[in-house]
Amino acid sequence: MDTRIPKPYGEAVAPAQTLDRRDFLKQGIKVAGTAVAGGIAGTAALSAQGAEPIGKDFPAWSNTMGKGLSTYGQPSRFEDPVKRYAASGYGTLAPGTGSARSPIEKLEGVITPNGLHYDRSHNGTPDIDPAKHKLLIHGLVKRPLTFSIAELSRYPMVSRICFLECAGNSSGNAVAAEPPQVSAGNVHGLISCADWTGVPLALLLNEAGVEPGGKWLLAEGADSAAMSRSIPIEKAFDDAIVALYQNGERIRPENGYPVRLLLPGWEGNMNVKWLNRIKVTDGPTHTKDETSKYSDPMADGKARQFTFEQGVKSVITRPSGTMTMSGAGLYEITGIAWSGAGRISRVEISLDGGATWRDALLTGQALPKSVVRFRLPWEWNGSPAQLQSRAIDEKGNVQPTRKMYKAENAVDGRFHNNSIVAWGVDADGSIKNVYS
Ligand SMILES: Nc1nc2c(c(=O)[nH]1)N[C@H]1C(S)=C(S)[C@@H](COP(=O)(O)O)O[C@H]1N2
Ligand SMILES: [Mo]
Repeated sequence: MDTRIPKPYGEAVAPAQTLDRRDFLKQGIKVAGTAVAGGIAGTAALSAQGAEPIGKDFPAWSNTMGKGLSTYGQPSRFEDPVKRYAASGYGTLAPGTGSARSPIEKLEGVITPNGLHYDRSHNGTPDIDPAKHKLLIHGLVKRPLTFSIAELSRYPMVSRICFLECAGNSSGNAVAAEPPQVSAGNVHGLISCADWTGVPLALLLNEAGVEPGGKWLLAEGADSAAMSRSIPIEKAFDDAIVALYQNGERIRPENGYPVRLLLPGWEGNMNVKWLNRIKVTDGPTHTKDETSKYSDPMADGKARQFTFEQGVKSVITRPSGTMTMSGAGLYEITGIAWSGAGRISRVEISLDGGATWRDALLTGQALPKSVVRFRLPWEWNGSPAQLQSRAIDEKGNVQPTRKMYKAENAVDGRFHNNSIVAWGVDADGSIKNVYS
C-alpha cells in the first residue's frame, strides 16, 4: 500500500513554516488559476499525471454503460484497503474477544461509517434475533416492565451525534517502552463517532416509576460475557439513550444490535451493547467488569474506582505514523478532537515538539461530546519536525502531556490515556510515533 501523502498544491509557495488559512486558500486558488490559463500545466502534481486536452481519449468508464443498480452500496473496489484493525489476543479460544480499531488516519469528516466503527467486545458478537430479544427494567421501580424491540420502536425517539471511546484507547502509547511504529488507528482507533437514534432512557424509567431509594442502575448485555456496569441514575435523566439506530440504519451486530445503551461522553465500556436488563438499585453493584478492570491504578498505589467521563483529547490523523511526506511543500495538517465534558473550544498545534503552539481551525460544527475536525495549513521546509495537537474543552480542561499522564498513573497504568500524541517527521519524509 502506498502511504505517501500527496502534496495538495505542488511547489513550495512561501518560506514561512505555517501559513494563515486565508493564505492557504489564496495560494490554492492562485495555483488553480494558473493551471487553467496554462492548459493545466501550472502544477507539478497535475502535469505529472499528463494533462490532455479536454474531449480526447475518454476513459472506458465515460463511454460505456455503467454497472447495474445495487440494493446495498459498497465502497469503490479501489478503496479496498480501508479496513478496521482487528486483533484478538486469544486465537481460536475466543476469536471475538478483543477489538477492531477504526482506521482513523484514512477517514475524513467526523462521522465513522458503520462498517468502520470500532468494535470492542469481551466475548464476541452474539447473533441476536430481534423478535426474541427483550429489555427488562426492574429493581427499585413501581412497575417492572419488559419491552420487545417492536414495542421500543413505537416510543418517541431522539438523535444525537456523539463519540464513543474505549477506556483502553491509546494504551499502547501508555505502556510500551518504545513507541509502537504502527498507524494512528492501530494505537488510537478505539474512538468513533456516529449519529445514534433511540428512546431516551428517562422515558422508560419514568414509565416503570423509579422508587425514591433508586440511585443507581445496573445495565447488562445479552452477550455471553454478560457485560454489566453500574451507572449513577442522574446520567439516565440527563442524556442516556436506549439506541436502536446507528447513522440511520439499525445498529450493526458488532455495535450492539438490536439495542444498546448510549451514555454520551462516558467511558466506552459503560455503553452496554445487546442491552437486555436495567435494574434500578440503591448503589453501585460492583460487577466483575468494574472491579477486575476499568479501576485505574494510580502512581500513589491507590486506584480510581470509577472514571465516567472521557478526558479531553485529540490526534493528528494526517500526516501521521507510517505515512511518508512527498517532499517539502504545502500540506494540510488535520485530525480529530473530542471531550466527554462537552464541546471542544480550541485545538492548538505545535510543529516543534511542544515549544510553540498555534491555533488550528475547527471545521464543521463543534457539537458537545462529539468528534470535531481541526485543520492547519503547513509549509514543510523539509527539515525534521515534531507535530503535536493539544485540545481544550469548554470547561477549560486541557489535554495533558504524556509525562503528566505517566506521573499520575501506575507504571503499568493504561486506561484513559488522553495524553498529547506526537509524530516525528524526519528529513526523508518518514513519520514516526514518538514520545515527547
Ligand atoms: N454487552 C457488552 N457491552 C459492551 C461490551 C461488551 O463486550 N459486551 N464492550 C464494551 C466496551 S469495553 C466498549 S469500549 C464499548 C464498545 O462499543 P463498540 O464496540 O460499539 O464500539 O462497548 C461496551 N459495551
Ligand atoms: Mo472498552
